[in-house]
Amino acid sequence: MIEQVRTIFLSDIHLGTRACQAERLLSFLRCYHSEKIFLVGDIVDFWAMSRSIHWTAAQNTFVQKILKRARHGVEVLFIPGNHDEALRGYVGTSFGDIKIEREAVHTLADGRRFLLIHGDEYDQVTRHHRWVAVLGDIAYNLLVILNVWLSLIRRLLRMPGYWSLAGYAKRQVKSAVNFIFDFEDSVVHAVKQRNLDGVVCGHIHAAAIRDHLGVCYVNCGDWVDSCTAIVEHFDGRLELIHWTGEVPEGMPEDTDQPPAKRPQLESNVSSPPMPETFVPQPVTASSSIQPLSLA
Ligand SMILES: [Mn+2]
Repeated sequence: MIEQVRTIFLSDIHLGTRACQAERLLSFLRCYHSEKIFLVGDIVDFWAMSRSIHWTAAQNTFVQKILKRARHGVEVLFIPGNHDEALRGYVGTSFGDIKIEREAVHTLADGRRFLLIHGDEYDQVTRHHRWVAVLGDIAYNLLVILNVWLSLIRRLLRMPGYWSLAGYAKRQVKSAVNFIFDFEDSVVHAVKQRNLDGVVCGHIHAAAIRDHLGVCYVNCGDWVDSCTAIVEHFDGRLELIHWTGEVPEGMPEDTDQPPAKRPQLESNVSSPPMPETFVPQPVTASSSIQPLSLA
């Protein structure tokens, strides 16, 4: 089933890393079509790629899919983050049909005006102590590698769903929580000063839609451990999608078509939001012990 929305907001995909959940992202994009796609930073991880490159077929397919949608009239805007800051040199230009900007203001269907930024400029750690961020990045990558083994074991034990050790560790750390509040606070203050109604950002890998000091604070989360996206419906309503859909067996790699068995929805008929209750395709016994495509 395809759900039509006005806008899809994505951030922190970290293409080029082992942790990137490209297959899950593709299964999300097969179910959500939009008029606009806003990529709010850290889409490609050049920091990690300078150490080692992990580029899968699914990651290629993601890039092709975005280019294809842009070619077919979807408005695609790319706001580079700190991990893809190399692309900030191209602000104001476009790659094919994809525009690159440092930041932007998006007017929702209901008239509210939202700032689009990645957000690292409001993170005191990456701004003033880059080495701390890089060190944290390396430690985080170790957690992620450990997690690949852990999810393989979960799969062998037929435990459903995806569970992230790195995500779990981060949720447990109190200082991480304080960090999120500090970040949110400084972003919201900046938005207030500019008399805008809200902000859509990324960077801290913690998805959210909430009101803070009269500003609507929206964070896309990430496609490294939480697999989250923000969508704007045709009435301007914003929704946080926690994508829990498994990657079905034998899903075609490079097509926008949904699997044949599912009914197609053509227009923007308001169908019930499905991702939370998305039922994975039945998986056969043999496929559940396939090695991870990440490995
Ligand atoms: Mn970032």
